[in-house]
Amino acid sequence: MTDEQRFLFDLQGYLVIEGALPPEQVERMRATMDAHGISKPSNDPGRSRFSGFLDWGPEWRALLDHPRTLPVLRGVIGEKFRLDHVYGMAMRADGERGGEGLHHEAAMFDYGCFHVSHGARMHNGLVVVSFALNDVPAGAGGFCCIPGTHKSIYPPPPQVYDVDHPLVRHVPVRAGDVLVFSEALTHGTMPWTETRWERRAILLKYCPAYMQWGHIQMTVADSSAFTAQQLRILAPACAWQRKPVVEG
Ligand SMILES: O=C(O)CCC(=O)C(=O)O
Repeated sequence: MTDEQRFLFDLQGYLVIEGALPPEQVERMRATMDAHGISKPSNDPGRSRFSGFLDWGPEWRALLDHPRTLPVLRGVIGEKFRLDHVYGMAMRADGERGGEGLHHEAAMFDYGCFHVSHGARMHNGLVVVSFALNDVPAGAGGFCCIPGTHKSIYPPPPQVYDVDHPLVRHVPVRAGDVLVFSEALTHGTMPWTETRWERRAILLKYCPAYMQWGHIQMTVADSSAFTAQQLRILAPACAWQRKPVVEG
C-alpha cells in the first residue's frame, strides 16, 4: 500500500485503484456473467445481487488475492485477514428505486464495522473490495458515501441517511477500477440512471482473520482449484496460530 493510498483511505474511508483489470479481462468477465444467465437486473440493490462466481474459473478466483488489492488489504486490515462473503451487483436503469439506502456509521464495533488507529497503524473490521465491470460516470448511480464518517465521533443525524443529501458523494469509476471501502463508512447505492449499459460490480468482503461477519462460513465448489494463498484467505475465522496471508 502506498503512502498516498494509506492517507486517502484513512481520510475518506475509501480509495479507488485505477485500471486493476485490463479491458480484455473485463470483457471476458462480462461475457461469463452473460453465459451464467445473470439477467433481469434490477435497480433495487437488494434484488440485483448474484453469487457463485468464485467457481467460474481462474480469472474470477484471482480476484481474491489480486496484486493491486492485496497490498491495500494488508495495509488496512493487517497480515491476517479472510474473505467473509461475496456478491455481484447487476443494476439496470428501470426507474424502480430500491431498498439499500445509506447505512452504517463509525464505531459499530459490535457489528464488526470499525476503523481505528492504534500505535502506528490503522485497524479495520469489514472491508469491501468492489471491482467495476462497467464505467460508472459521474451521477450515473452506484456507490456513494459520506467521506470521513468511518471515524466520525458523533452519530450522523437521520436526515443525512438519504442519497440525495448534499453531504453524500457519488464515486465515479471506470471499468476495471477497484473501489476499496470500510463498512464503517456511511455509504450506500444511488439508483442507476445510465440507460446505455448496466452497472456490473463484483464485491469481495474481507475482515480480520479472527472475525466472521456473515452468519454462514463461505464455501466454494472445488477448493483444489485455489492456490495455497487463496485458501488461507478462504479459511474459517480463528486467531490462535493463524498464518499470515502472504508467506515469508
Ligand atoms: O457498491 C454499492 O452500491 C454499495 C454496496 C454496499 O452498500 C455495501 O457493500 O454494503
